[in-house]
Amino acid sequence: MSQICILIGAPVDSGQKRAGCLMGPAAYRVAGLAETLTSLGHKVIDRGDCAPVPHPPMAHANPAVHHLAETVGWTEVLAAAGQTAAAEGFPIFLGGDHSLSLGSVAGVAAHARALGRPLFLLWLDAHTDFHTLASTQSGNLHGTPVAYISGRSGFEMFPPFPTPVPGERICMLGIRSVDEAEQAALIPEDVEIADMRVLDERGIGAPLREFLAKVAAANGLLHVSLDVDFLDPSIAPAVGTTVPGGTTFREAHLVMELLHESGLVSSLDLVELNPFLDERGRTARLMVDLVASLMGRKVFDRPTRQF
Ligand code: 4U7
Ligand code: MN
Ligand code: MN
Ligand code: MN
Repeated sequence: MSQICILIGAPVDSGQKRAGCLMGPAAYRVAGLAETLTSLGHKVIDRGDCAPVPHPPMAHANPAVHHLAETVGWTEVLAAAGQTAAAEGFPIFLGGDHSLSLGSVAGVAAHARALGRPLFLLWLDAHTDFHTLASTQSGNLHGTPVAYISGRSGFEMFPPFPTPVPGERICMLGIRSVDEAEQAALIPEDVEIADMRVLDERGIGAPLREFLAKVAAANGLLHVSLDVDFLDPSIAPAVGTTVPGGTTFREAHLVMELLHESGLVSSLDLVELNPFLDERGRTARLMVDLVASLMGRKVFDRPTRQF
């Protein structure tokens, strides 16, 4: 199916401390994201880069928390841009660090609420990003979006999340770094956590297929959030938070191919690319190739195929 892809540049780097993520949107453009989508038969509208709504500085009881006002400002602008884009086509958020998902998912959640359809979330990441502002020890807000999206308290400075996504509508793949406070908070939740051990035992296709069946049965919308550190650092070095033992090139493409075949994905984040850490653009190009698989590129296009 041909889509109207709406590119939303989100050069956010306030959610962590290493400089460079703000070059992400430019790197995706240089790596040919728009041209790749066009070659697959999609229409592309590039909305350019957003800027955060300005706010005076905000303090938090947890002294580790930093760049709070800027992150709130990004959340506001991206939620508005995301809601508008979701009504017009298929939003693709070009990050920027993962704190941008506080806004991108709020925007698509508002759209889902307007449609009266449930929103599901697929989190492709080494980390669970389930901290609240009170529990984060690093103070890096890129480690918090899933907590906000699922309606945990402790985000009073942020706009209220439209319709929180309950744990049973969230699936995480690739997990291999969970802080103690996140672990404790996730135990009572029904989030499907296919961590690397699960993927070693079952392969990546089985848990993903089960989740997609739930989305289809509920006639849900599906937002996919792809953190570069989902991938093994040996194939995707351009990220500040590398964790060894990540997904392989073929596992990542299989995820994208299954997502394409499902026809269920309605919006996408590309996050945590730090082009300053890249090797001759290879991570940016890999991310673009993964988007191509998600949007319909096939290794070999057979008229009918059974697996
Ligand atoms: B990312 C971390 F301590 N949990 O809170 C933290 F391990 O968006 C990492 O997934 C967060 O890259 C990583 O700082 C956030 C850490
Ligand atoms: Mn993340
Ligand atoms: Mn991560
Ligand atoms: Mn990261």
